[in-house]
Amino acid sequence: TSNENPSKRGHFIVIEGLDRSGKTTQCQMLCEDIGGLDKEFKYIKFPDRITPTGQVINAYLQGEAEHSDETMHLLFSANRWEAVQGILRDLKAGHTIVVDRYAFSGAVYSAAKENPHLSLEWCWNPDIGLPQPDLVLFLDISSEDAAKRGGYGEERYEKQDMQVKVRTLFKRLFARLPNLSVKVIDAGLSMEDVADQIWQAYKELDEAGSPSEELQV
Ligand code: T5A
Ligand code: NA
Repeated sequence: TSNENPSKRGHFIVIEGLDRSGKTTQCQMLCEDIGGLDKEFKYIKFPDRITPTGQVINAYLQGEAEHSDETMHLLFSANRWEAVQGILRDLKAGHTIVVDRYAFSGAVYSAAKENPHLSLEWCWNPDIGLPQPDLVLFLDISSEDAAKRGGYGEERYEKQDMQVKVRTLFKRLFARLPNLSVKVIDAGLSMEDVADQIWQAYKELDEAGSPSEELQV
């Protein structure tokens, strides 16, 4: 399908949240709805487990390889930096990008570890300069409710005490980023009710429009 106004860049939307908060489910529902409006969209997910850095990350998350916390942190960040040119090109071409986790997960999951080097500040630093999203949808759910959902507990960070720390750190990080547009979504509801909240936020963004100039970094 062709874009009505090719000079207008696409929206850059990030969906964040705890493990099992429903991010991938909601990214897919949002993409379907955007496609239903005959608009071009792209779905991307971090970590991108396909690239060389992503393969190391995947092995680590699955418990098949060990690396230092600092090494892993910088690999997660590199995994985003290697996608930047593609993101900017697609936005410029008018495609809306829906991102499943981004730098916010990057900072908080590392900072939640019991490692004195990994302050929230230190963890945020390598991601400074990445394209800034127009909208961050934070899928908020208690770690107890998230734990009740399918598949929980299979990967490295899927433990309740870690998830409690991650949730607190997400809120602390967002409070430190006043220029960022963050919408908190109640992710404990049914899939359809969560999708409705997200669609409302999307429509508000689409009506307001994303700036046509370069993204803030
Ligand atoms: N990480 C990530 C870092 O440490 N640093 C980084 O820089 C980045 C980017 C893997 C891990 O990596 C860490 C964070 C993670 O611990 P991932 O690949 O995104 O990150 O993790 P996944 O395992 O793919 O995804 P999640 O576990 O986070 O799940 P989602 O995407 O939040 O949830 P989803 O949609 O897959 O749904 C989970 C289950 O719940 C059901 C679904 O059907 C599914 O069974 N569900 C619902 N059930 C009831 N009501 C609803 N509203 C529901 N929505 C979904
Ligand atoms: Na997911």
